[in-house]
Amino acid sequence: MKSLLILGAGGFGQMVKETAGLLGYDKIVFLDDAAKGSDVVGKCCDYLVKHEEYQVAVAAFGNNHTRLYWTDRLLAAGYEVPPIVHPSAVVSPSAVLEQGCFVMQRAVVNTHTHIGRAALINSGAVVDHDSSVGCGAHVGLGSIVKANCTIAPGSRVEAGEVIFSTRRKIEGADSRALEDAVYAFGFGPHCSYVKPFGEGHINETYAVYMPVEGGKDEPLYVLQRMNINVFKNPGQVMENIFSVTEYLREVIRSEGGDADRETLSYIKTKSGENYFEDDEGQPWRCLNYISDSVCYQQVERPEQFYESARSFGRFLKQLGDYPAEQLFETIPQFHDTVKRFRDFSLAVQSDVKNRARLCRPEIAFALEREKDCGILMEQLQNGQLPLRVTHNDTKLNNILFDKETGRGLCIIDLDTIMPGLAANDFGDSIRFGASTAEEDERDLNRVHFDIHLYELYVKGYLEMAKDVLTAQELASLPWGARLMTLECGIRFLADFLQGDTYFKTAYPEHNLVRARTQFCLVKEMEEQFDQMIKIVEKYGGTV
Ligand code: GN1
Ligand code: MG
Repeated sequence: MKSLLILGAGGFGQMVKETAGLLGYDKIVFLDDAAKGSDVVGKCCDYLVKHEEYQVAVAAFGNNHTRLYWTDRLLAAGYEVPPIVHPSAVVSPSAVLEQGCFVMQRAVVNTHTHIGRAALINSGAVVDHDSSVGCGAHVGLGSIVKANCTIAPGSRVEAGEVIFSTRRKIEGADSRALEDAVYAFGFGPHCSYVKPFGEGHINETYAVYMPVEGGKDEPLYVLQRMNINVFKNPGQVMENIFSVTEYLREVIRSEGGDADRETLSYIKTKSGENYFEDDEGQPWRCLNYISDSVCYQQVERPEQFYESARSFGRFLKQLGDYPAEQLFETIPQFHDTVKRFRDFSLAVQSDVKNRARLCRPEIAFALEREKDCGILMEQLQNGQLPLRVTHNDTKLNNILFDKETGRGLCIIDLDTIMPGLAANDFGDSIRFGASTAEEDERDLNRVHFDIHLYELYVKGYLEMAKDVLTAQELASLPWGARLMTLECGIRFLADFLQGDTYFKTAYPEHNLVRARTQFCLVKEMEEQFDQMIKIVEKYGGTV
């Protein structure tokens, strides 16, 4: 015999009795302080003594507070207090129903919902997926709780009412825009928290932590707000990125590699867009976080630099057949050294912040090198150098290394993928990685161009890319190193003169400090230029 003790013999109690009958209980009795009847066997306070006779009990009061109160007392007394689900209700197998809750006739409790203790989902109500109904709450007759909603404990949704998705607060999402972005890419309902991430000078980057097995949180995605001062046309940037990464996936797969780790995978918004535009018109994009990888701000071991060279060489090779001219030029004339020089001269002339007086020697250094700025641009215009798919920001810290093997794994920061010169990508790597100090080292005695690192890079790069490059391109590589370093210095100095509007800075003369390190490297490269050429000849097989 299956018996049930019901506390509360009012209207709702009677509904529960009928339901229990359908569920196969054959002895069903009430405790009630006021009601009389043959099936009322005592007052509510008799629940303790009745426990000898009854093992299973529920509290069937319409009042939310009373229902929760008596449910908890029954539990404390050691009763089994099951959820009562009418046979006509539809409950997802993934829904969690806590003790003493009720799901009445034709109610729908959808996928991944949570129904708290003593909650009541009344006849015909719908609780849609990923929603949660708090302890002792009442979802009224025929009401609708839409997906991803949270109904507060003890609260009441009126009969026929519709509850629209209420957003959870996401830890670390300090701005409305960031929170909107988290939701736009569909992480809102489950995301544990977001945290600033990375060291870029241009975009704002966050890691998105999600719950994984074992109750831990792990970063699974990266969210980035793109800087529209720099990237005036985010749609085009994302178009370039999606088409290049999708192309790379295919190449990597055909080479037997792991396409999920060896290139970035970007994720579209829930509405299928390449990026999300927030209320202020700022674009956000999302990509997969590549686990077990590391990123270095500076060469710690020479092999790392060699590995990075192989990665960038491989990148050039893998994209060797990609039609470079189909890419958008998202920052026009990005590495046009002639134009960079012109912009710099204008910044010196206008000197809007009256800062030129603080950097006369640096200005002179740059101005003396006007002729150099034309060297590769001229070869491009003459058709002596071809356009390639270039990355245009080939710093060491734009490569992820495999934590386990130490090999170069994946090239990141694909914003500036554009048609460009191979020499510029090569050169930018040298500028950043063949330096003995960080880009913003104040003590110039520590900043040197390390020709051994240069040689290591040439070796790794040409092992991968030698067959793709033309003889003229090979010969252009050492110039690429000099010119990218000079250009970067000029850009830092111009930004300093213009009041630091482009690069993020941490202190007032930050851009000037950066410019100085670059010029220091340029000078040393000039002194060792013959050797730089010979090294390329050695590994390029041209001697
Ligand atoms: C900028 O954001 P980040 O650090 O990857 C810049 C590069 C510079 C570099 C200097 C779009 O890159 O061109 O070489 O700073 N990117 C852009 O560290 O201007
Ligand atoms: Mg960059």
